[in-house]
Amino acid sequence: MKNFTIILILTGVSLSVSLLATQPNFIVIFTDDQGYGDLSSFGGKHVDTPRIDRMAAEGAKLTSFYVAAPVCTPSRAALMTGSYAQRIDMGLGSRFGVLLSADSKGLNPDEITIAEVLKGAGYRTGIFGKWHLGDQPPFLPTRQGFDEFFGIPYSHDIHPYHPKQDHFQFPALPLLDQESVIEMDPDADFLTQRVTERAVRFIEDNRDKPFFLYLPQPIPHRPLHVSPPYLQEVKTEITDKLKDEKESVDYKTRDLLFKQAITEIDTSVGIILDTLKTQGIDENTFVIFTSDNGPAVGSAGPLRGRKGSTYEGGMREATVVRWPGKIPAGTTNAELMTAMDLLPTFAKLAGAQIPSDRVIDGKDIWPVLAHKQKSPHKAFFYHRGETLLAVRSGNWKLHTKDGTATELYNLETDISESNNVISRHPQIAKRLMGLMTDFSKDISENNRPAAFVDYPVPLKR
Ligand SMILES: [Ca+2]
Repeated sequence: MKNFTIILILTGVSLSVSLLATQPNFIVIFTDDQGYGDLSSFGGKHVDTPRIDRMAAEGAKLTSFYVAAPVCTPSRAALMTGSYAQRIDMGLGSRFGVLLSADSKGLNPDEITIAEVLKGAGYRTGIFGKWHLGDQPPFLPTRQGFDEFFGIPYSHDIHPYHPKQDHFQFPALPLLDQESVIEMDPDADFLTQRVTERAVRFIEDNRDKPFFLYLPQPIPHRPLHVSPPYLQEVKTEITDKLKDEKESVDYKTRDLLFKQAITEIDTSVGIILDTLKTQGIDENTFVIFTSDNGPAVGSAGPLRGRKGSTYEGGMREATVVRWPGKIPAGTTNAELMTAMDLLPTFAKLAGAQIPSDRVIDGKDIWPVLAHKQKSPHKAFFYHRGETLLAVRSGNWKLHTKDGTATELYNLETDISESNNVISRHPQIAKRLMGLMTDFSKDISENNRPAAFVDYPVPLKR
């Protein structure tokens, strides 16, 4: 009996060791306001992205990958929770379409984020960049499963130089390390570089354990900024003008830095991928590159609509995934996938528990990424704020206005949503309208509240 017990214990130990040895690392690089056309490998002629393009050549381009909202806060809420923002009361900020400084509202601490799911399976978790799910202490990423946080609590334009400062009166932008404000009004020229440096250190520190690295780059959200080396190719008259004005109040001059801003992000991606190689964990790390919503400055490529829109350009993102030996190299995958799918997919690959006490809208897309199955999504829903405006099912997409079906497109033949065929296909429009009705009912019956604090105050040093 004693021997039997020992064998059982030894078997248990070897099982858990082998499980740990196969737990992959996950890296999510999530840029801000980068469009579907803002990568060379997605047809962008106005940008130069050799490292991300090489990542695509070594992995896969996802051409129908969606974020769940066309603006920052709801898109990030959905990414973190695997749930539509409207299911978790995060479709809008309390005073604006996104959360602002000293906002009483935040992602509910009761929500279970990707970081919490993976932490429960033994992962180290880090976020370096922009959070935007609440700036008050109970809402910070360190309270939502992240072991490490370095970055800004919301967009870097929520600062005293905002063009509509008379209206908003934003306080100085805080830069946080964990929950401490370490600088006020940090020089935004160095944001991309600084969050990249911290991400590299995090990878090096955790090379021997499974980790989840979330790198929400604050750029290319306006106002655009790059570090000094990237200014070299910019015309002298522009750099001179930038020197005169701290933020170029109307942002238009800074918009001229777009190509350079994308180049610096591309370099950052290269640094991350090189670090995985030098640390010997390249083969065991799943990396995804995408953005939180469509372009404000850049290009949506062939897609109609931009940031804020429920046309494809607002929510379909140029996305690249790489996992050597696991994701077939040099492939293009056009199956419908979403940012909400990352939570259940990572949980499955990590052997972690997916929350079972609540509705999670995301699906495990690993079989889709491995080219073994079609999209698990019967439909994908497009919202602006709290309002459901469109649905995609298969290649058909229906738009509504004031609850009435108005436009129908076949995305396979009309990716630009330019040829409205609603009058020719009333039955398809009716079926898609039914999906929207069912989904609205589901959301109204299965939703969870955001959280609020009573006396929000601006973060200070
Ligand atoms: Ca954004």
